[in-house]
Amino acid sequence: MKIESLSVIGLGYIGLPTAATFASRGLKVIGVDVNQSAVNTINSGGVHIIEPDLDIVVRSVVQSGNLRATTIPEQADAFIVAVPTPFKEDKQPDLRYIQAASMAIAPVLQKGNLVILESTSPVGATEQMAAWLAEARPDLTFPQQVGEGADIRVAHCPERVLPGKVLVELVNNDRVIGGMTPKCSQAAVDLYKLFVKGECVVTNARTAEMCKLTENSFRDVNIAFANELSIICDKLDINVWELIKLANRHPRVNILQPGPGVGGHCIAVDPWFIVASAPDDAKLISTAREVNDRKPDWVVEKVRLAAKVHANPVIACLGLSFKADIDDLRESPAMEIVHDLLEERIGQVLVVEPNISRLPLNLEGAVMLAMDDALQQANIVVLLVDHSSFKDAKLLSFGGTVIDTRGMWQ
Ligand code: SAJ
Repeated sequence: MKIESLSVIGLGYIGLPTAATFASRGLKVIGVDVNQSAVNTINSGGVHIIEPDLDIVVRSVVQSGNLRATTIPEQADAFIVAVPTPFKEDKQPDLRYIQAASMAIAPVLQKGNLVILESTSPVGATEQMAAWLAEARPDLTFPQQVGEGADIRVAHCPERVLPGKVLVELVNNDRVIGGMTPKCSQAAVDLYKLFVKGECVVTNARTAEMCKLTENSFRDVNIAFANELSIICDKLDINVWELIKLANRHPRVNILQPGPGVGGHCIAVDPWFIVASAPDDAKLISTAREVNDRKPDWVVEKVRLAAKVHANPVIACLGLSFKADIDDLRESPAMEIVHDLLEERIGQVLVVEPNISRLPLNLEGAVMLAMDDALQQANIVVLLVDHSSFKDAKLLSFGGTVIDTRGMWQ
């Protein structure tokens, strides 16, 4: 069936760029989000998230009439669900947003529709989504009931784009497409081929789910290795960044970079979905998560030791976002470190973060300053994020202690 209209459920960091890119290829796209203010912003041609060039694409597709946002789902030929999949307190996956999205689209589903789950999900989530849809629409048939003859096609197609490069990677990356049946996969391939220049590689839904989790866990385990090395090297008085550069000259060694911890809504979350599915077997994956989660405490301890030699410690923390040159603070280790420094009252805390205009509520005890002012007042500088604008910091005239968690000034 030819797809002429598409509905994207969830207009966040993935849903909005995806909706806008499809709309830019001529598809009629209806974006759905529970956040009325995000819907209003998009309908006025604006964006509520920061991502290079997204504002330009959204403005143009809203003006052309190809993208429209609403809070209530409408009929369409295909649906893409791109809602958050966080974990609960006990690190078990929380599928409530997928469930809510399923309930929201179920009433408008029609025979012949394709439903794609894009949210990063634990293994089995696509089948669960199909079960929720089937429960809500007993008048339609689904692949888990009748296979290829089903009224509704269902597939998982995880996004794998890098924040900061979303629009480029959406188009150029290969996509893994896991349908609940081969025809479901083919329908999803036909849709993504509207803009994907990379290869669309077909598998089943469970393998596609596990593939996405595997990619992010691979990175997490590798960063944990670098973080563990940095702690060992600190004890042995070895410069870990020099060490990694040297080791990486080996043709089969490629160690990632240590930092203050691992942040973001993906790598710090997704490995737990594997652990939740196989808690007794996922030993390396869960240990890596713990190593990375403990790194902020190690940084706070370094600052505590450095503060001991100052009568009135003034600590300048450089960067709050979860990685360089973005404004996204979700799961950011830098946020955790600044929060803990404030909580433990180690000294006065200054924050330099060029990508946001005011401090988040839980960091109100800190003072936000420009780089030069912070360097003038501080006796300890902690580099937490390697924003490009920090590269040329005037550290030569700074006489205090420097804790460089990213190796930017090595
Ligand atoms: N980090 C390090 N050392 C490194 C690399 C990263 O400490 O050598 C830290 C970063 O500072 C950050 C965290 O890891 O705090 C995650 O950053 P990232 O750039 O590795 O990844 P994300 O979260 O921005 O995007 C990842 C990507 N996954 C992989 O590279 C395997 C992206 O392709 C996924 O689409 C995205 O997760 C997602 O949405 O799942």
